[in-house]
Amino acid sequence: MAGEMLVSSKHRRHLIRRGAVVAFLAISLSGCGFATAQSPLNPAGPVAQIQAGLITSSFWIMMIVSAVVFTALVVAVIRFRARPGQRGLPPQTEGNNRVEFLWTVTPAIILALMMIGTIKESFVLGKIYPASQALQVDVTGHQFWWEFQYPSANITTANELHIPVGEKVELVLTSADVMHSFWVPRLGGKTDLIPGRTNYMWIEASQPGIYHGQCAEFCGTGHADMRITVDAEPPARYAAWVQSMSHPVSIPPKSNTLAYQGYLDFAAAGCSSCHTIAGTNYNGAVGPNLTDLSDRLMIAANLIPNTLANREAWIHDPQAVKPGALMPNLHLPMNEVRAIATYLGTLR
Ligand SMILES: [Cu+2]
Repeated sequence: MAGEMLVSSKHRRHLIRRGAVVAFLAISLSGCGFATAQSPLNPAGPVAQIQAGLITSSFWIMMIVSAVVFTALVVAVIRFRARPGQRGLPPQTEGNNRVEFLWTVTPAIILALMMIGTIKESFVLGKIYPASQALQVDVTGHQFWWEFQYPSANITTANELHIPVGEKVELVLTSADVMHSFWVPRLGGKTDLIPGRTNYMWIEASQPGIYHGQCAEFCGTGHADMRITVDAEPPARYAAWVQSMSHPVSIPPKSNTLAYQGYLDFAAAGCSSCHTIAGTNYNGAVGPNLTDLSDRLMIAANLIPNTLANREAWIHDPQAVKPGALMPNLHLPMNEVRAIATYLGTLR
């Protein structure tokens, strides 16, 4: 009986030890994904490149310092360990000018080098470009979506930021309600959006592609679902997008019965008191601007793909799709939901 208990407690200790090793490896290795879609260590433009350079150079300096310090520690522990038969304290050393000079000056030089590099790059990163030198986009954070305005083209859109590849884009950031933070890691570090204040950051994408980001400042229940998509396009495709946004097709022909019904229902149900659709007289300013909606990849701040079924689910019960969403559930009958979702699919 006692033997059995001994075996089982030994077995349990063995399991706990093995579990601890697995947990340690899982936690430490989970930071090792490099080429992920939202990794600052996988930069896709000059801003992120500079920041990744600062991160990696500081990392390697710290690694070298750690290697020197830990080697010295291990050598000291082994060489000066207590020997059998040794009595009393070993010889004591106090005040060694050469050593003290070395361990004061060396860290000072290392820190100065890191400081010079960081300050130099801070000026590059912190530069605010005037509209003549960069495409200006005014970004407004809302609970829980993003508004993007292009003053030079008189365009407003939401959640999907279109930018031309290889061009500097100056983001002018503010918030309509609480604090948010704009973060698309592959294009640059985060910058806060603060109500009543204007912050600036510039980004540039070196390659065409879709870059993902998130709100990075807790802003309420829907914070985790406040996502950003940046669509970096070759200049010609970007120009085509601007053209399409500037000349939206927003009223379906009467022959398209269901979509036209949706166009009417959009006002009757009250959607137009919150949403703007350029090219119609719908000009609500509470929720996202829906102009050219069929061009967007996702809906609900990049939460679900922009399909008819998903638009229906969203209009039918926004909170079921995105907890904390501020769009009200209007309890519309299913035929109205379908008509509006169909209408929104025709906006281009
Ligand atoms: Cu947030």
